Amino acid sequence: GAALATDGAPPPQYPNYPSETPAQFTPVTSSYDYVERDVMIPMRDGVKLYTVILIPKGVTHAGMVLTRTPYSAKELTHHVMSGHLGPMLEGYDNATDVIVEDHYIRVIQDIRGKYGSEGDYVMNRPIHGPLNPTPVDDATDTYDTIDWLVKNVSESNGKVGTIGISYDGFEPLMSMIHPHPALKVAVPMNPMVDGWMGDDWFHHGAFRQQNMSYIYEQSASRDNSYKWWTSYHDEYDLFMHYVSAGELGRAYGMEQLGFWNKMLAHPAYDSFWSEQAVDKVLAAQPLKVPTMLVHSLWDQEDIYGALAVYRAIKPKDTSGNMVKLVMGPWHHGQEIEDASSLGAIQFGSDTGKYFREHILRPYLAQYLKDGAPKADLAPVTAYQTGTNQWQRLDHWPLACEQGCASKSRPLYLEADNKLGFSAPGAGAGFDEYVSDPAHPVPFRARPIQPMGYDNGLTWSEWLVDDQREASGRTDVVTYVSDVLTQPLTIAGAPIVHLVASTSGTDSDWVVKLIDVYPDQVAEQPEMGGYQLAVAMDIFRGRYREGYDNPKPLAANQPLTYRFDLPNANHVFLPGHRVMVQVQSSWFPLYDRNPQTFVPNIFWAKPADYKKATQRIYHSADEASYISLPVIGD
Ligand code: PG9
Repeated sequence: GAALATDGAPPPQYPNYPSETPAQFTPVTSSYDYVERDVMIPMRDGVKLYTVILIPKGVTHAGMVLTRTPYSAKELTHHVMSGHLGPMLEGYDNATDVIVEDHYIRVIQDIRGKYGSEGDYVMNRPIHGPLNPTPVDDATDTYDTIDWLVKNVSESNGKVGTIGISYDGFEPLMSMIHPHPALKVAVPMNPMVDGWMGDDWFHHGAFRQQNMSYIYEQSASRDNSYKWWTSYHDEYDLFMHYVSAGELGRAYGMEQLGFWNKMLAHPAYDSFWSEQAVDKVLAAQPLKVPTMLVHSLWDQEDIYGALAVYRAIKPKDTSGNMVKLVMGPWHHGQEIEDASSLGAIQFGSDTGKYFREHILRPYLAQYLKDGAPKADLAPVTAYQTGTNQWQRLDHWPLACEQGCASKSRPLYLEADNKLGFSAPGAGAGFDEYVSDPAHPVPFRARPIQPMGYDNGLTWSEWLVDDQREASGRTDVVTYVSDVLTQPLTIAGAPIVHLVASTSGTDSDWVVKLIDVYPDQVAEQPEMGGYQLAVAMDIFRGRYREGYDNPKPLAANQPLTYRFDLPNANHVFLPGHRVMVQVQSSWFPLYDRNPQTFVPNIFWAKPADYKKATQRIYHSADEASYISLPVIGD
């Protein structure tokens, strides 16, 4: 091209050709059935939080339904662009039918440090105290938000309810601490409560390494713009390749992430975990807000939290009117979706819709709508699986080892891979298998998908996968009852009492309580012989003597392992059998136990991973059993 004139000659003149984009466009929204206000709400420390307020057009004296989220307020309120509120709010984390049809003002806010909000992000920010020196936490942020809302949203009646699922369900729990007087009701659904004991990060100390993608995307940037990547089709191969979770994190640059470093530094249940466990925090607070805890019986992420909070706060409910519990046959969050089935399991009706119509709708109305009647809800509304029916109950659990109406009964592992209610007779007895970390037991059929909900992923269904593949492996030991002639009803937490030895010095124990369907099921042929887990969990052996106190196991010694399985409300029907499976890995959801005691399994070296011979005892002196919360004889 020609050289530019630099000798003071006037610049060349071009014709004017204005941009077609206006400096400021004003959308025309007059036909919409809602008004949107996007605001930055100031917190007590000056940080402003991005908040989307959707107001049905024409409402006055409407209640406000508030969700606080790390998952983008903008996305959660703009599922699709529409002039109607319903399609806008379809999907996570909105019980759209209830919120829209009952004309609530919908408020969704980015928590501090995420998306449109200012401030610093801390994963499940602990309340102000030893773990959080700042004067702000999710309790104060909710308080300040509610304070602003009741003063600034003139269409409202000044009543606010907090609601949400999972992380967004942790938030309503935080809203109950020093609550704002305008907070009239809280609905924590599938809340993350104790990340170490049984929710997202660990279960009884075994690390849920498939969540590393979540930690990466949530904490690498404010707006989740760094996406997890993989060079493997099968997550089994990915996690085998990097050997330990620590090395995988290092390969992905995760030591730049504050939360990951805290995780690496706190593999055991020390004060970092116990002091932020929300059930323990709430146990120390007065109960001031009517609360409905919503639990999913097959919650593949937070199966621990809701019931832990129920145990913590129910004793404070002296009037009996403050705490409600709902348990449905759902995966994590399925209560706001179609819930006619979960994987292969069919319920015969949409249990999600039932929850929203008959439980959530009247409950929210009672507290948020002026003059609404009291909802006719039992203290506990529980779906019984097996029989597929809703139950109105006065309390939960119905059966336990001590202090319940029904007393749990030991279901013994027996010789010849049998299972029964009579204690084993005299004589030595054990079953043996080799647990090889070079070939860990897959937690579902390979190729194993990543966790997640998009693009047809089936992560949400893994708890109801057919356990048949596992029962056929030589490194899984299986015990089965006779065919039942009577229904066997359980309502509570089965408790594992496993007597086992390992030739190594550390070991994981996975125990599954399974309903084996009849060999053929006429009305649904694919259910013939199906092995449906009704409760299963993992325990990391090093914590046998205390969750804060990891210790090597004495090799080749029968030792007792006692841990709770998740609650079940289930009937094993006549014609079915009860099965228990025991195995020592559950990969790659859980990281492998090297089976050699090392100080921190995140940094186990390749040479630490060793085969071990495992024995499950079932003799009179060393009886292994599951304490089954049985109702009736
Ligand atoms: N289970 C997810 C989560 C909650 C809290 C912390 C980390 C993850 C969730 O679904 O939000």
